[in-house]
Amino acid sequence: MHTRNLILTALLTALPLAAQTTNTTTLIDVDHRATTSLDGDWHYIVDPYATGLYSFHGDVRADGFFMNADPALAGNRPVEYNFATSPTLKVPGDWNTQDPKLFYYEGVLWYQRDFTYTPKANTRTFLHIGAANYQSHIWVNTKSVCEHEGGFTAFDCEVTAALKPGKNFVVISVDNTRKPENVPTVKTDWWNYGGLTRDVSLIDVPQSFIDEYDLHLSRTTPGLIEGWVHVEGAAAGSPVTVAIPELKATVSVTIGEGSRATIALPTKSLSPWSPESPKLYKVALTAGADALTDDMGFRTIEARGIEIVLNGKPVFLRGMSVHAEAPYRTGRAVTQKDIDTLLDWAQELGCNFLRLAHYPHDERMTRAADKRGILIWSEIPDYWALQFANPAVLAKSTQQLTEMVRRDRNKAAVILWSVANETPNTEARTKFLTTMANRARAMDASRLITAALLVRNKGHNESGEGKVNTSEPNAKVVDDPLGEALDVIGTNEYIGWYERTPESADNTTWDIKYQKPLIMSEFGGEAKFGNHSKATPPARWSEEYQATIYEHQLPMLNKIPQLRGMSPWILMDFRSPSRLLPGTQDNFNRKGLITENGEKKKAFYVLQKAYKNKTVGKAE
Ligand code: GCB
Repeated sequence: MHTRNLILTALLTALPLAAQTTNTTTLIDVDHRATTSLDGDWHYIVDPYATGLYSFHGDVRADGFFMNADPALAGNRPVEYNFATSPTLKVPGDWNTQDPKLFYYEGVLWYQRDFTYTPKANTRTFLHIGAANYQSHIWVNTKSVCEHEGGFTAFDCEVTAALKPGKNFVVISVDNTRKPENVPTVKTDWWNYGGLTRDVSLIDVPQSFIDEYDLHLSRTTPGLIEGWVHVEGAAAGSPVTVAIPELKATVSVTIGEGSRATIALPTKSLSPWSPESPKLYKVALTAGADALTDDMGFRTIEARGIEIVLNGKPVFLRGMSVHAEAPYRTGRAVTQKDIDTLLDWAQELGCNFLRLAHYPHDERMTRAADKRGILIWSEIPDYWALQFANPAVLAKSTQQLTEMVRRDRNKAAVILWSVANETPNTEARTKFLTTMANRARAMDASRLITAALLVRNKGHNESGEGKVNTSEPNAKVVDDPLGEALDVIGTNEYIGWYERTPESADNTTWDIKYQKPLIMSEFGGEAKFGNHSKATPPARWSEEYQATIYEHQLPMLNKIPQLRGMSPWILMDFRSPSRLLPGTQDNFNRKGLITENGEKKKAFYVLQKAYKNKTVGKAE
C-alpha cells in the first residue's frame, strides 16, 4: 500500500474514536447573566465535502479553514473561501427553512460573524450556544476553542484567552450529518434541522463564579429548601449566600469539598408551585464577586404506589406531546412567540402537562412552563434503535442527559426526566437505559425518571411495530424489563392507526406488570385538515377518523387503574422526511390536533371537552 493511503486509512479508522466534545461546560441561568447577544446575521458557507475540516489526506484540521490563513502552513496555496462576501443566515434559526437550497441539506455549514469586545479586568468570558445541531467546532480569532456534539443542549466554551480588545470574529462549523453512532441515530420521525438553532451570546463572569446549583423543596421537612451551590474556582471556606427576600429567608454557608456548598434554607409561609398557583420567587445567590438571581418555584414531586404526588396530593397529567416546531412557519421553534403560541394552544386544550418530544427544547419553553404552571416531561433523544452496545454512544447519551439536567434542574415545572422513546427490548438496550435511568436519579433525586416504552400483545414475545395480529391484539401487556428502572412508566400505542380500528379500543384490556404510575405517552392518528368523510366508519386521513380514534381511546384509558396521565401524539403537525404520502402528508406528520397554520381539527375539540370537563383521568 502507498504510504499516503496508509496514513489515510489510519486516520479514517481513528476518527470515530476521537473525542467529540472538548473544552465545554454548561452555564446555567444564563438569562439572568450579563450577556452580549451574538444573535443576528451570520455569514455562511455551505461545505458538503467538509473541505474546511479535513486535509486532502482526510485528517482533521484542528485549524479548520484557517490553515489557509497562516502563510507558514498554507505556503503558496490560494485562500479559497471568503466569509465577508458570503451570504447570511439568521441566528438563532435552522438553515433548512431560511434558504430553499438548504431545505434537505445535511452536512457541514460554516458560520462566521464579527463582533467588538472590550475585555474587562478579572473577568472570564464564555461563548454560549443555546444549541447547535449536531456537531460543532468553534474558533475565535482563528483559535480553536471547543468542540461539541449533541444538537439539543446548551453548551459554553471559555474564550477569555482568545479574545482581544476591539474587533474579533467567531467561526463555527456545524455538521448535521446523521450517523449510526450518534444520539439520535440515523432514523427518526422529525426533521433534522441543522445549524445554530438557538441563541448565541457572550457571557461575562468573575474569575470565580456560580456555575451550577440545585435548590428544591425537601420531601420530608416542610418548607425546607435544600440542595447545593457549585462555585467554579472557589477555595474551600469561601462564603456563599442564598436568599429569598420575599420570604425573609437567608442562609450563609461556606464552600466545602469540590467547590460545593450544601444549602439548607428553612422557610415559613412558602406557597408551593403548582399548575393552579405557579408561584415563582426571586432567589438571590452570592459567592464572592459573583451574584446571580433566578426565578424559581418550589414543589415536591413523588411517585407513591400508582400515584403521582405533587405537593403531597395526587395529580392527573392532562397533557399533550409537542415537538419544538415553529407554528405558522415551520422550522425550529426559537422565538418567545413560537413558544407562547404552542403553550396558548396547550392551555386552550385544557392541558396541565406537556411531553417535550423527543429532545430538550429551548430554555424559553421550560421558563414559560414555570411561569404558566405547566408540568413538563423532558427527554433526551435516545430514540428507537441507538447503538446500545457501543460505549461511545453511552457516553454521548450521558453527556446529553447531564446537559439537560444541568440547565433545567431548577425549573419547578419539570417533573419527569425521560431517558428514552420506543426502544427495542434487548439485553444491551436494557443495560444501557438502566444505566441512564440510574445516572439521571443520581444526578437529580428530586424528580421522577421515566421513558416511553413499547407495548406487546399477549402471547407475543416481542414488542414492536408490525407484530400485531400474530397474537392477541385485544390484550395489551406492559412488561418491558426497562420498567424496573423507572419511577413512572410511559407507553406508546396506536390503536386505530397502526393497528386495527379505532373501535377496537373498546374491548382492549391492559395488563400493566408494574405497580407504578402509568402515562399513556403517545396515541393518535393522522388527519389532513379540511379532509372530511361522511362515511361510516369515516375514511382514514379525515378529521372524522382522527376524532373517532380519540373518542374510543379516552374510555379505554379510563379503565386502566394505573393511568395517571396522558400526552397524545401530537399538538401540531410537524415536518418529517419519513412522511411521504403526496397530497396528504407532503413531508408532514399529520397527527397534530392543530395544523402548522393554526387550524384546529375535530379531534382537538374531542380532547378539549374531556380535559375541560375532567371526564378523562382520575378526579383529583
Ligand atoms: C411514535 C414515535 C413518534 C412518531 C409517532 C408516529 O411512536 O415515538 O416519534 O412521530 O410514533 O407518528 O408514528
